Amino acid sequence: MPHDLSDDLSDESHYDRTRLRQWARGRARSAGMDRRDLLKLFAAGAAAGSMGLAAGAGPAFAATDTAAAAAAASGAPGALAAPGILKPLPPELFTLRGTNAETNFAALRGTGLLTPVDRFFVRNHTSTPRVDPGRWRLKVWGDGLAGGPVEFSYERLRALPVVERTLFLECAGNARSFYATQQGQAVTGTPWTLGAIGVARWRGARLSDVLRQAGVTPGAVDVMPRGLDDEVTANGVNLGRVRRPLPVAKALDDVLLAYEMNGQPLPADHGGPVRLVVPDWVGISSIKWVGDIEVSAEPLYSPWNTEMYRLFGPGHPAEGGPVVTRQTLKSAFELDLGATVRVHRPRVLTGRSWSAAAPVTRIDVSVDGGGHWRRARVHDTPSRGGWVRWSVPWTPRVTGATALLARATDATGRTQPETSAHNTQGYLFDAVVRHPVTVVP
Ligand SMILES: Nc1nc2c(c(=O)[nH]1)N[C@H]1C(S)=C(S)[C@@H](COP(=O)(O)O)O[C@H]1N2
Ligand SMILES: [Mo]
Repeated sequence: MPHDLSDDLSDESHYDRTRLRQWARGRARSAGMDRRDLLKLFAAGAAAGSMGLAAGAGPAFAATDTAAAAAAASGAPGALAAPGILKPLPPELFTLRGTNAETNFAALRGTGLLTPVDRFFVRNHTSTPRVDPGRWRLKVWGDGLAGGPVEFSYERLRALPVVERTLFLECAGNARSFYATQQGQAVTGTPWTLGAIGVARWRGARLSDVLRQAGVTPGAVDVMPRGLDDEVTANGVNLGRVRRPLPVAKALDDVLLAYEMNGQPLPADHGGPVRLVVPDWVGISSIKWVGDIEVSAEPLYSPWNTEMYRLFGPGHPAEGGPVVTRQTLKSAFELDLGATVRVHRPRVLTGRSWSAAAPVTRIDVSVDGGGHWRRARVHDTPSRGGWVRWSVPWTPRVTGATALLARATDATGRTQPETSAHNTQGYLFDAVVRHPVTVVP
């Protein structure tokens, strides 16, 4: 079906600036949420000196983080069971952060290119629902369709042509904590280190096939997938169920409706029986437990692309900068932050690097806080949407504290900077991380 791409809404920042203007003029529908509630949220943010939920959703989400952190610190029974996640979360594999579980990068050492499900990070706004595939239905509806709603059962979805892709899934706020620890800048949200990412082999149907079977028209502009998990409350306002619009151009391009992950039925914590996987875009786009998709002839808005997942703060427009869509580039060592290593003992440092713009082609490593750099050996064929493993031998020669640095460069020539552009919600951290280690006798 021909779609007019002349006004290219698959260019994320253009798309979102356009939508924000439209919303402000009342020309975009804040689907699923009362317009007054949305305005109330904007007002709450503005009163606190920012247009975001910096002071709004911040505390609401942070409160859970704090409670869990306190429980973990106190060693209280149950401290290791993150609320609402079904799979086991042993402390050697995960660091618990409120309703979320961060992958410990050290636990990836020796694993393959794919992140095993038993150590793949979980980011839940509320908790993992149990959805029976036999009773699951995907309802596609809205005024961007030629006819009425169309329902897909699990069998119907599985009968569509199958696609398989190896792709990373990464939270927009991955590495957020380094804004504070490395740049001295305050940010709100889950204080992830580098482990809010995983790479999986996703198998499923094309969203474009589903939309075509549902009768998407050339007049459709946005699609809004919505999860079956509980409604989210922030700052006393019910935001409704997790949902975020995608421009039709992206939805028809490369988005998957995945029902398998690494060769297994999609596990409940990762959105089973069916989730979206939106290549290169921030994790929030990849709606888990998808239950319905609105296809709209008008622009759509949700809190997840208005006051959350936008760039706010000094250096950004007062009404918020572009919505966060495409991910950035990063590198991580497969080693605990603050690890202790023995002097004069030869070892091999390993790690992974990834970029949403292009395959990573080169990684440079420093073991002396950035004084000298060496090129790392890359172990995988760089591929679009994935990551590469790399290594560099190291025999520490002096005792004391030092910092390990890894800097990725992708095929577009983009390289990790020394500092990341600050935004109050701490998204898209891309700077080289200074990984502290102590060399001991
Ligand atoms: N329905 C629903 N979809 C969701 C979320 C959620 O809480 N509910 N979290 C989002 C966010 S913020 C991220 S980073 C990814 C995390 O996917 P994972 O838990 O499988 O790692 O799912 C996204 N999809
Ligand atoms: Mo996320």
